[in-house]
Amino acid sequence: MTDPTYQFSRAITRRPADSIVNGLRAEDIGTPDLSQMMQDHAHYVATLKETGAEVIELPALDDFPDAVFVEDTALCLPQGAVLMRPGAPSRMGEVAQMAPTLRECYDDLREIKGPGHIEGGDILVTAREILVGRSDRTDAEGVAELRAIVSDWGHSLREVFTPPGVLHFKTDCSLLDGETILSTKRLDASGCFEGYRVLHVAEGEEAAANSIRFNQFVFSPAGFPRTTEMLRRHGYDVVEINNTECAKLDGGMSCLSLRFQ
Ligand code: CIR
Repeated sequence: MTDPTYQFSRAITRRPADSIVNGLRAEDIGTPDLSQMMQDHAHYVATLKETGAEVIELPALDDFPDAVFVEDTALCLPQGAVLMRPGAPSRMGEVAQMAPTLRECYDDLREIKGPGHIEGGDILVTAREILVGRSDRTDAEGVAELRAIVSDWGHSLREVFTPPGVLHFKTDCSLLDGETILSTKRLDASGCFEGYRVLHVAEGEEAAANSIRFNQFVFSPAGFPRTTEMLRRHGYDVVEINNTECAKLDGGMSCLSLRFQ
């Protein structure tokens, strides 16, 4: 039986644009190097494909510097997809750019109409529920509108909170399988994962929490050896992908794709 929370036959990615140097960031830690980012992106896409999945590779969008982070534009579920309404004004237009591709992939495509906001990076889908972290990008109205849509499809949604100063809920956690979560200690301390099996990233390696399970692999940012070793010890097949350039824009493994059946 396939587990729709981590077994996928398709993914959508978008090539980084030259304008990526103008992408949003909480703190300026240097200008992303486009050629390094292209190389890392190619490695990421090749690894998705290595699992046997089909990857829909969309062209770069120069008008939207953050458009490579496709995850924030939609939520993909087995029953249908939902177009998000980003809380970052410069990212709003990315949704209309994603809509035609999702319309081709799904019979049931809904949208968050507003006035609230919600971004895909704040949503973690587990085997039993959909967790949505309120953040600077995702507000109570956005969560409520998503709840109404997904409850139509039989999903229960639980509102949780992204830690202050953290961009997205999934900046600090990822799903390793239907019941196992990789989390920072600070997020787990909030109690939001009670009842799940939780593995903590190593102290000082918080950025490793933004990983993804995609079929047989766990995609992890390179440079966090203690967390990688811990995951391998637990039996996960980890592929390390350089993330230095996306990290300058607060991006990680999850934001670079939309994943679905
Ligand atoms: C932003 O601030 O919106 C982008 N620079 C990074 C988005 C990362 N997305 C994600 O974690 N899902």
